[in-house]
Amino acid sequence: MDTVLARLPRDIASPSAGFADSLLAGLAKTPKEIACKYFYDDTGSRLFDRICELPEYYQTRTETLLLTRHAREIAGLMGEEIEIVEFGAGSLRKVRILLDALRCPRAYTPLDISGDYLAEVVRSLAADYPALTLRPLVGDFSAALDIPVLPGSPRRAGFFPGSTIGNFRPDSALSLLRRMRAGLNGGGLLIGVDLVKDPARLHAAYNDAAGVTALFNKNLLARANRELGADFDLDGFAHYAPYNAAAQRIEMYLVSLKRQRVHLKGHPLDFAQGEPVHTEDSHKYTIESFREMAARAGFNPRAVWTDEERLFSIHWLESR
Ligand code: AVJ
Repeated sequence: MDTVLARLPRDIASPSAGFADSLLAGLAKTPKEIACKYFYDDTGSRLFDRICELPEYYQTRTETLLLTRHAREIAGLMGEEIEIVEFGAGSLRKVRILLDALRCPRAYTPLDISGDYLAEVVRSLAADYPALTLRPLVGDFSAALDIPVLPGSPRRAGFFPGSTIGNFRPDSALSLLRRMRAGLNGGGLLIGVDLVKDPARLHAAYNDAAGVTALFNKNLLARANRELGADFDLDGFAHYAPYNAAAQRIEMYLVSLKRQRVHLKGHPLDFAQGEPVHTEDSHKYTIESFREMAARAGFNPRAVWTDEERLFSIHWLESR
């Protein structure tokens, strides 16, 4: 497999330039913010893989169990000779369950923002599925979804696991679903959605005892130091991730522990003691509230699977 990956057509800017501009713009706002897509450089993608193995992080385990349990039924709904398009593909572990169940997938198109990481995991997937046509694309799936059509224009099936949809505010989630529907050219979407539940359980999943989520959160600052030569003091910020029950979302922040000045590309950035930087939202849905949103996005919610404890859900949405 070639390690030079194609980029999404409308995402040709260098990722570091995007990071610097976005960081400066976000930290000039009140309240300060950093866009959560910047978590996923090579280090961040690896830290996220460690989160997925944490005892408190039930999401990955539960979704994997559901995929395994219902793989045949899902494969039947997706049909044969399809192109799987995965949004924010990450480690490419979950898609293997689908690939093993699908009789004859035409191609697999993983999209991810972390080019180095994608190149590496695609190499190992290619070794295990030598007959499969692989078309990795580097880029921000939330910005550009004009994915070039393959020869023979195979029917597409979207794959969007991990409840990544939860990182978007409900209005943006709705428009993202609409754009995905358009990008799938009439194909369906298999999407994982984390469910509302006991706040203590949600809180624990984002405040793990081993502190991996805190490292993941602080990687935004570490990345700015590595890539942009910034001088963030990682011990000068605290990981803070409360559950906002009224908004049904985890909110993640880096809170400045002191009054401090940081330098980024020649710009001084001032933080007051206790000042928060918002880094992520992770919205939770009920099965019904998610199906309603999918319907508003032009999908027909055809099937849903959940576990005994109703921790997580997987939905098969058909294009209407
Ligand atoms: C990327 C949506 C799967 O919101 O649960 C995990 C990211 N952030 N722990 C989530 C995340 C902190 C995650 N997803």
